[in-house]
This record gives sequence, structure tokens and C-alpha cells, in this order.
Amino acid sequence: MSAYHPLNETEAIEIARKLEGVFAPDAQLACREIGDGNLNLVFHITDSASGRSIIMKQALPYAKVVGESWPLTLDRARIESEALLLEGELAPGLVPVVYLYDQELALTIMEDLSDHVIMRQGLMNGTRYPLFAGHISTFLARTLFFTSDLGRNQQEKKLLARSFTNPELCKITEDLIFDDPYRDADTNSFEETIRDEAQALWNDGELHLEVALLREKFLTRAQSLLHGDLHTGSIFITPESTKVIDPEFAYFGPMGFDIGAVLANLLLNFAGREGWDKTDAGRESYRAYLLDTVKDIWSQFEEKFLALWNEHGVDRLANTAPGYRENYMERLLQDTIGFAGCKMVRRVVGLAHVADIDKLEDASARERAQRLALRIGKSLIKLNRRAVSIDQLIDAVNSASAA
Ligand code: SR1
Ligand code: MG
Repeated sequence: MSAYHPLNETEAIEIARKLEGVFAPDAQLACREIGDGNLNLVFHITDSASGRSIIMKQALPYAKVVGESWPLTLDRARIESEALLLEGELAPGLVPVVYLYDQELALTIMEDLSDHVIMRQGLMNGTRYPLFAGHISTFLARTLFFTSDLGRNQQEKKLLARSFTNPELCKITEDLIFDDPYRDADTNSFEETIRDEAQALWNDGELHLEVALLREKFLTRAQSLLHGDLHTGSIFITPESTKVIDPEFAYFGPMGFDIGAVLANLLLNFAGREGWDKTDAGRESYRAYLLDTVKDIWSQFEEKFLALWNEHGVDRLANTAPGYRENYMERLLQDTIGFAGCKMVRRVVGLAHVADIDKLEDASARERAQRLALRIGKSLIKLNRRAVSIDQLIDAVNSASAA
């Protein structure tokens, strides 16, 4: 196959056929383009005779959600495949297996996870995932600890950071999460019914200070290798299994950004529940499940991260200075809460929303969900630097829901 061009389904089959040891030479392969994300093509290739299947993900040279007017580097496919390989070493079983990366075609061929569902859809359906908090806290603790200065040789970490320099994808986050929602930007996208909420965001100086401080951390704090876009559309799940996909936004940044992304997306689903549960009791029960999961994720993350630090900490002073661990974990909780708030706000007024809320058919239920998500998001942003316990996040969500 020659130089870069977006593949069609026939070409994807030709490439699949050449993969060593996957399909028989005469296999009757079927292919469907199933990408429903904002950026890439995704081909699902199956051989019904053997039951074998693979996924081929190809980066497009622009942001699909906007069109060719928004060019985007193909290097993100390299970053994604390298991040998946590293995450697979650090957190075995929690990411798909990568079979092949083709630099010229910006193509990653990987394990098919279609026996799983995208977590966002699973949550919308009201499915409960009792093992998720355990899985995702392991993923977060291990990937963040072992790529940080606490858990990795600090010179090696700096060298590793070079290959995860990801300026174009970071710029998307810097603009769409940490700037545009707080001004009347062309990229913003919200319903007229909540224009008052958007205008309030543009004029809230207290909020702007907190977002500016969080933005500064995103710009400057090369704490760990992040997934960089860890929403519930980047997670494939079953009640027994969790697989984190799509780390094309990976870069060295503040740990709390990844943890906050997971919590924010559970809370966006919380805000949209009115449309997904049949009864008030069902809604309250599912919301309680989501809040328990939020709390469990933080508590299990903290325990696992501290255990890794005890066993594998490489920084003498960080390991021994009295009070340093407590101070570190408190700052991490604060970042997590602040970034969670920013991730919620952008999904209501900025570019690229979430189906948990946008797919609510009833316009007034949708508006209530949008307003609730913004109340929660803003209160988390304003809470962040004062927080000392995850219970304060839960209290803030409950107060915003009661208002
Ligand atoms: C232009 S890309 C819009 C969003 O899609 C990705 O999933 C990221 O969340 C990004 O902000
Ligand atoms: Mg993605």
C-alpha cells in the first residue's frame, strides 16, 4: 500500500489479509467503517468462518468533527500506538492489544473489542459495572505513578516525554476546555435556551481565576504521561472487563486531568439521568450508584498509588520528607476536582458534547440536565483549591442537584 490516503473498506480488507497469522489467505472478510468519534476512521474487519476479527484505526489529516478546514497532525496515530503499548506494559489487560502500527498510513491495527460496549452507551442504558472502579483505579494508579518522577528514573522520564510531545492535540484541549467556554468564542456550541448560563460563564471572574490556574497546570506541569482524553467514550466495558482506548491526546501533563476526566463523565451521566431511567426511584438509585463509583475510584486510586509509592518510590526526598505524601495527595485531589469541573462545563457549552445529555429527546429535560451539569461543573471548579476530601466533591454534587 502506497503513501498516506484515507482508506476505503476494500483497501482495509487488503491490508488485513496481509497480516501474518490472523486470517486464512482465502478468508471471506467483511469490513464496516464504524468510527463515530470526532477525529478518525475506524474499520471493523471480520471473518465469520473463523470468528476472528480486528480493528483498524486510521487518523485523518483533519478533525472529522469540524471538517478539512481544521488540519490535524497524523503523528497522533504514532502517539496513540506508543501510548497503548506503554499502557499495556504498565496496566496489563486494561488496554487493547496492538498488532501493528503503520506510520505511513497513520494506521493502528488492534484487538477487536466488540464483545464490549462503549461505556457511555452502557451508562445511558443503565448498566452497572461493579468492577469498573477497581479496574480504572488500577489503570490510573499504575500508568500515572510509573511515568512520574516518583516512580521512574527522572532522566529516562525526560527522554520519554520527548516522544510524547503532542502540541496540536494539546492545543485542542487548551482552547476547547480551558479558554473558549469562558468567552463568546465561535467554536462554542449551546442551545439558545441556556444562553443565560453561557453568558454567566463569560462574566464570572472568580471562575476565570480558577480556570486560569488549572489551564496553567495543563500547560506547564509535566507530571506524568496522561491518556489525555479519558472520557467514557474512550472506555470499552462489560461487567467483567474494562479496556481503555484512544490515547491520541497522550502527553506529559498533570495527573489530575486524567482522573478528573473519568469522574466528570460519570457526573455528566448523573446530570442526564432524567432521560434514561423510567422511574424517579430508578433515577435516584442509579445516581447513587454513580456517586458511589466516583468515591470508590478516588479512594481505590489513592490506596493503590500510595502502595506503589511505598514499594517503588525512586525519589529519596519525596519518599522521606515528613508530610510530603499527604501534601502531594491533597494537591492531586484538588487538581482532580478542578479538572473534572472544567471537563463538565466544556461538554455543555463548548465544541463536542456528550450523548448522555444531547440525546435526551425531551427539550425541557435536556435543558434541566445542561443546567445541572453546569451547576456541578462550576461548583467543582470553585471548590478545587479548598478541597481536602473526596466527600466535598460528593457534597457539592448533592447541593447542586438540590438547588
Ligand atoms: C476537535 S476534537 C473535539 C474533542 O474530541 C475529542 O474526543 C476531545 O475530547 C476533543 O476535545
Ligand atoms: Mg477519542
